[in-house]
Amino acid sequence: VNRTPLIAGNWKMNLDHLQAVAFVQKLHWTLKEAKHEAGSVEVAVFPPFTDLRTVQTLLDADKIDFALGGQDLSAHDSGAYTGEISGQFLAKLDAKYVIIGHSERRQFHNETDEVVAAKTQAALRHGLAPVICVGETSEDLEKFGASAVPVGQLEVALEGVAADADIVVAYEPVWAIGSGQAATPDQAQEVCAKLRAVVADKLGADAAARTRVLYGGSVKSGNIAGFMREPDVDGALVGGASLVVDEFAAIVRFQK
Ligand code: G2H
Repeated sequence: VNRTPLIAGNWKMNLDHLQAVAFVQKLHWTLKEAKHEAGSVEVAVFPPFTDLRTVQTLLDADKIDFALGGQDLSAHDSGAYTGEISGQFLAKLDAKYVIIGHSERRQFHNETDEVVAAKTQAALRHGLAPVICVGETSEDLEKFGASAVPVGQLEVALEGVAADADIVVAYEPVWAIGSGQAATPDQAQEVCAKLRAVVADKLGADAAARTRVLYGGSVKSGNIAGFMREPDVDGALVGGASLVVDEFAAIVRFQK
């Protein structure tokens, strides 16, 4: 199976809606000037909620083929949940993806595996592809090795997910996030292969062959090629480096 690589820019709480316009335009022109062949790699941006409408309008008006995603969503569809964002709102803004269970949500907003599972269901109900983030902390790594915690997290998230569901899995070792200390390609490959095996076990062989498994954690232009050479790494979830146009463009244009 030929999986189109996905390079996803998680902006986190950066860039307001005006900065977002300038950024997306510059990224588009940078890739165009570099004669980046659209379609060889899928590019997705995950701006803050308040930027989504503006970015959607820009992508549409300028025929820019970046996919759009939310950084989170509510497990509920509507109602008395002050401050929450429904998957249906994201879907109406043409979002294709939504990040779920990012380690920063798990860490600062107490998101448990069960919350992540409920949000995965909410995303799928609204036609959004969940980008399910899993990963071990440095303490987990010491105690259990690299794969036990992310494997367990993914098993819970995929409970009750249909075999034909469109999902993305992101392996983000917490110790590698924003630390400048990325995993090695070997380490990423080992865990990504195990995560693909979880998809096979829960959703079947077809789903495992089709589903993209990303690596995330201090990805930059200088290390992307190593990850992309690995058979079970199908792209990257990029934080810090997704905020610098030339860096992110260089990551999109990785050479195997
Ligand atoms: C992990 C990653 C993007 P960074 O959070 O999700 O961030 O690339 O800054 O390590």
